[in-house]
Amino acid sequence: MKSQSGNKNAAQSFSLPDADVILFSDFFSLAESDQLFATLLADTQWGQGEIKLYGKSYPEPRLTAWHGDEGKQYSYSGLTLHPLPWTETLLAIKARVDEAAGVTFNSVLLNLYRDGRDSNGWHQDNEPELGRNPVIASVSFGATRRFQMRHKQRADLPRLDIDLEHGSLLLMAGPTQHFWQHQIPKTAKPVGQRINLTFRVIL
Ligand SMILES: O=C(O)CCC(=O)C(=O)O
Ligand SMILES: [Mn+2]
Repeated sequence: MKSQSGNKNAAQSFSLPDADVILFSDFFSLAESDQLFATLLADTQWGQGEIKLYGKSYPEPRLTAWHGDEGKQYSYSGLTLHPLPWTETLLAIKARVDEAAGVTFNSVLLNLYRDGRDSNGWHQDNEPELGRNPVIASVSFGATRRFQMRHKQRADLPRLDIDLEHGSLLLMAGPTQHFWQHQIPKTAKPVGQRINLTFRVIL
């Protein structure tokens, strides 16, 4: 059961080589998280992008939206996204996340996983416009989904599985994006909708 108050101080760091990963599982209170989930679900212009893999186009296995400062554009998997403007809700979330991360983020990618068939395959957030050691702040609302991390070179290291709960904040910093990949696998378990926001700095 989640606390009603939220507890920003309950941080959990993972001792992983070549990575800097911190989880605040109760970053937003339950009441805030319920309200933010409902608002984001209803008010976001959700779209389904196409990704290119080995020259073929596929619909992304989830819905997305991208918001940020004017003039920042972002390319990944053959897609170039032009940001929608910040909304009041996104700016309120960003203010809290900026403070916790000590970073002024200038864009956010929103993902909507409609059910267990929606997913996000193994990747790292290492696009050139993110710079050398990007800080990625990942906020989750709605159904809990499993977030997995694997080291790209060291087969001796076990995969890390983290359940990202309603109202949690996960920070990835330092060399994490160079050495580790992450994914949200599909699941056959019945799961509800989940919204994830990854705040980024586009240089
Ligand atoms: O949904 C998540 O927790 C991860 C999202 C992600 O990795 C991304 O958007 O790059
Ligand atoms: Mn990612």
